[in-house]
Amino acid sequence: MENETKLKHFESLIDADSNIEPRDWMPEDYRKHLVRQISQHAHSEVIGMQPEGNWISRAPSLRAKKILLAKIQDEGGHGLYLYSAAETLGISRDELIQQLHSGKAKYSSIFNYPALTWADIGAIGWLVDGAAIVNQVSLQRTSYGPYARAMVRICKEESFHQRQGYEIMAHMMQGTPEQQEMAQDAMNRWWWPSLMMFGPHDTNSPHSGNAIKWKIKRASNDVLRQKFIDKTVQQAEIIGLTVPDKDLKWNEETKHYEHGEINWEEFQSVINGNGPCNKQRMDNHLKAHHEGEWVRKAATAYALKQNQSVKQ
Ligand code: FAQ
Repeated sequence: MENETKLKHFESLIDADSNIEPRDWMPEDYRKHLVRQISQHAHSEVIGMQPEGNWISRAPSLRAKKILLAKIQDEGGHGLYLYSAAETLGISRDELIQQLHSGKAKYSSIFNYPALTWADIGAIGWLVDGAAIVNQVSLQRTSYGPYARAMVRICKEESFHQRQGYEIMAHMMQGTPEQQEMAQDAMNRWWWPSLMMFGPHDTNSPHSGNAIKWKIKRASNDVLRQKFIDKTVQQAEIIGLTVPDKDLKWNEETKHYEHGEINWEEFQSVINGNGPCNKQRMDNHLKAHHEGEWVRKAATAYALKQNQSVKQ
């Protein structure tokens, strides 16, 4: 088919809300857009294991430790589904990791903040996974088939993660004054960075135009952020936590909460490498990557040998 005919076919699939599959022709910009977004999403899942991993050996009970271990393993699994989805677009895992190490590919700003107390584990599950779900539920209907299917499974697991975080916060709010203070302190530190997870306002989001046109994004950054705020403020009230935003107020007409201004300078500084933990997160990833080299070599050699014996 001529390129114009191929493009028309691609657009007709998008218009009909059909998935684009790896076998389908797609414009090069669509492919690149997806590689960027899916790989950044995958890197976020994997780097996101670090703040919580810090608390496995210090969890306050065996039950809490088992739940946290399972949750962190889930995040690693999400990274794997997403790397596989990105690989269907014709890029290798090695190249994707290379882009992370060179700074070409980003990962979510949120994982550059430290987890200082056990309440932070509650705040991460409740707020960070809570924000991630709002975004990912809409991505279940994204136009690229392998990405959409990965999201279905990821959302089921994220919903358990959100609940385990909320349970930690609810328990701490029923505890001693010190525990309540710890929960409020975690809320104060994680609230604004969680709002930043949705990305810049729609008017400052360079990728949104194509993303909406190609149905990669099914809702805009601001629409999803608002959805998260509306449901989370009510959850905070139920357990007695205060949202650290003096401008937060319910608008009876719009039926949404109005919120204060997000600190976009902080957001830019964090995504440009200057957050509290950027260096530590990348150093840890590089160290684990180098230490795991022998495992990758052994696995590749084993797979080659298996292939050869099948051919013989
Ligand atoms: N952090 O034009 P837009 C999780 C960048 S998963 C860093 O609006 P777009 C699970 C953006 O990349 C969390 N960078 O971009 C978990 C672009 O820069 P570039 C990850 C950000 O793509 C929980 C520039 O700003 N989720 O948490 C951020 O249309 C607990 C301009 O922005 C996903 O990745 C940010 N927050 O919209 C794991 C979801 N926001 O690439 C462990 C999929 C924006 O040109 C523990 N991704 N940027 O250099 C998306 O939905 C979109 O990519 C957005 C950004 C909404 C993140």
